[in-house]
Amino acid sequence: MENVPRVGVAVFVLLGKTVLLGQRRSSIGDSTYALPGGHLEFGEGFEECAAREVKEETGLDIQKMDFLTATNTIFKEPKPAQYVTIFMRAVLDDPQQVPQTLEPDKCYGWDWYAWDDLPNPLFWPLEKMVQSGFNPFPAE
Ligand code: IPR
Ligand code: MG
Repeated sequence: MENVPRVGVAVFVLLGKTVLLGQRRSSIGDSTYALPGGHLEFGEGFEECAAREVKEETGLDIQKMDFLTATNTIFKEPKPAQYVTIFMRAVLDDPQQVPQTLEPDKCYGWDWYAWDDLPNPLFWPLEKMVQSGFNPFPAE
């Protein structure tokens, strides 16, 4: 793969005061807890990519997507990579719907975690956001 910056879309799927996280199975950030999401495909919009990636990885259908922020992350290990990541938030179409591990080669499993009791270790770009005080929930 050519060494160019790539675009990722990550989604805070919110359910009550919880957020959906899965333990990554990847050369980048293996075993760390991360949001669903992935690579923006050619011609795709952010909302479209968010809905597609969440569906592919968890089977969940989402709605009410909002753009939250973007980050520029440079990974040094296992090999140099740069991602501009678009962070979206969304809620479930059906709050009863249960996440499935549809890409078991990429994720050990999905679960809901309270925002004030997040698991460890978080995928480091997410950890950095949390440490900076970022909060994905809409203001009350
Ligand atoms: P895929 O497309 O495999 O879901 O990618 P990802 O979940 O590794 O996300 C890529 C962007 C990250 C590494 C910031
Ligand atoms: Mg992914």
